[in-house]
Amino acid sequence: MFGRLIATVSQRVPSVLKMASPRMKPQVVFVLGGPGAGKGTQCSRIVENYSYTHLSAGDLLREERAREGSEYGQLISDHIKDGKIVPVEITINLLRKAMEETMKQDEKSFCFLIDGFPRNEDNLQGWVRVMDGKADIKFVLFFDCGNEVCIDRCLERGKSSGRTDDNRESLEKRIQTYLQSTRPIIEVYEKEGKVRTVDASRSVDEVFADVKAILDKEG
Ligand code: UP5
Ligand code: MG
Repeated sequence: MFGRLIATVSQRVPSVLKMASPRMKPQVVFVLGGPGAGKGTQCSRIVENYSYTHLSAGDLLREERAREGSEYGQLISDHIKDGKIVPVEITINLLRKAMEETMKQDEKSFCFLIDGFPRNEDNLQGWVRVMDGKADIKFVLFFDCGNEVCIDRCLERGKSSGRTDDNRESLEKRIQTYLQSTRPIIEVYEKEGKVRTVDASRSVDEVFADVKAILDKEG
């Protein structure tokens, strides 16, 4: 009788534990690389094959720019056209909200690809201020691609994208910002052994084959 009671209780324990378990901490992969390196393209492929939610900081900023009544519309618009990095207070709030909403809708969606962030020291400090301890950075996926290839891809896309920054003048500024501000951030993570580099100058399929190998290994 007593033995049976223990057996019954222990059978129930796992489900009770599961019910009481706290929400999973967000697991984040930062996706970095130059303008046009293929971050968005590869993130879409990852989402088709793995349980990740793709959050592009650039897309979130463009949405905020277009949102009626946004107090930041003009500022975002000017920064994007000039290839400058928007103050982190704006970007981090958009990212945090998007992560919270995703997890509220489905608590199993706690793995995020954060694409195009952090791009500079200000971004990095903002992330630490707001998210430190609240999310784990699994690793940084770095799409390494020569500047000329990046520029050519964006100019080609610019024929139909409607993006205000897919023109030669903006692209030169975007590349400068990338070299001066974003590369040093990648180096910070490199020193921590967190960077997984992929040669992004090849075809979409070849790049994705390497991405897949990384994700299969890292989980
Ligand atoms: N393409 C992709 N992969 C290819 C391949 N392997 N071979 C051939 N062609 C390939 O790809 C770009 C183009 O190349 C597409 O036409 C694609 O088909 C083709 P995409 O996947 O879009 O590349 P991606 O790296 O995502 O390029 P994107 O232009 O989005 O990169 P950026 O980092 O410049 O743009 P983002 O949207 O992230 O940011 C824009 C601006 O927002 C920034 O300059 C900045 O002003 C602002 N911003 C902030 O201020 N803070 C942030 O945190 C984020 C953005
Ligand atoms: Mg992109």
